Amino acid sequence: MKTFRRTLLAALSVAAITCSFQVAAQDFKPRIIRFGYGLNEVSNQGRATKLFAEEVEKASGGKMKVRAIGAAALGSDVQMQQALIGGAQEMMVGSTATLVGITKEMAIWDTPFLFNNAKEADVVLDGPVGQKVMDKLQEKGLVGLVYWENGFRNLTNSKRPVNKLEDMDGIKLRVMQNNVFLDSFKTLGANAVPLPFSELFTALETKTVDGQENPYNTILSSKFYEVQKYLTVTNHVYSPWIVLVSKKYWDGLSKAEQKVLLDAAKKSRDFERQDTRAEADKALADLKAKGMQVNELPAAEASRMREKLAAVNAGIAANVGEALWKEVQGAVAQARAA
Ligand code: TK8
Repeated sequence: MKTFRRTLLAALSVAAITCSFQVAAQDFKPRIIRFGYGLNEVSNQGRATKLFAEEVEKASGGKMKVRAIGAAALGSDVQMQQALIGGAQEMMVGSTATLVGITKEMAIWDTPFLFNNAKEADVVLDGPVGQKVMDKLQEKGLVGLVYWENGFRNLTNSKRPVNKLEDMDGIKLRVMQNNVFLDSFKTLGANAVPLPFSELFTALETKTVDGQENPYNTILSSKFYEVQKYLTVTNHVYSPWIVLVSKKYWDGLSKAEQKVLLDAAKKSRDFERQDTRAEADKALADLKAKGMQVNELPAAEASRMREKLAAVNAGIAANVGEALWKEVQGAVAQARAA
């Protein structure tokens, strides 16, 4: 009897080991995930992508490997989105603003002055309405995992300091490939030109455009200070980045593999936001040290800008739908009151 029990126990434990081994082996197939991004390796985007890659590899016992490819070497945001939809590329991170042509609801995040600070952005983007907008991507062949912080955008140009609204007149300004940005800057009097980010440095260098707008971090990591003299602190809109997976690819993953990607994405988000904010805190001083002439828009001019930009709100609401517009306004108000 004793021998029988021992044999049975031994058999059971062998079965248990085999079983758990089989589960693990089935759960994680050897995979190579191409993860594209637009900025260079030594940017906030590059650092967070590296962390994401490490987390995925660790959590899958080395089975899933992320090949991080920066500097738009796989294409601009728009090109990579199409590659994900077609299943030719697995993952990317890029601006939500460049997704508006695919999922119109994404334009809600382009509302000028929507958030007053990063905390409001976190609460709303990570909350139910942020998820709802993200989930809209699925019917278009994309799965959104998390929002990262690109940040509050500021204006640079090579023509003149922008001290008043009229100084924007005729400045040839690169904007993202997005109608809200196009309308916003036309409204402010600039000659707005949509261009992919990957072409921006050269366009500034060759004076194809006079200016652009991006967060301090990007102005620094993309070395725009080499080709832009004037920086005006406008904080005109908060830009999220979004981590995306090809839905074709996602649907072929096991539940365990999907969980590895989602968990790693959340870790990368928390790291990225901290890293970005720490960098942004000292970036302005760095940009001044690099020779940029920085000015704050005087309060009266800032409110004139705000008033002008409010004119684009109705268009955004009509495009994303009044219900979503109200829901987001409500979520912002709640975050603000908390
Ligand atoms: C990088 C872009 C960039 C965005 C832009 O691929 O295009 O100006 O701010 O971060 O997504």
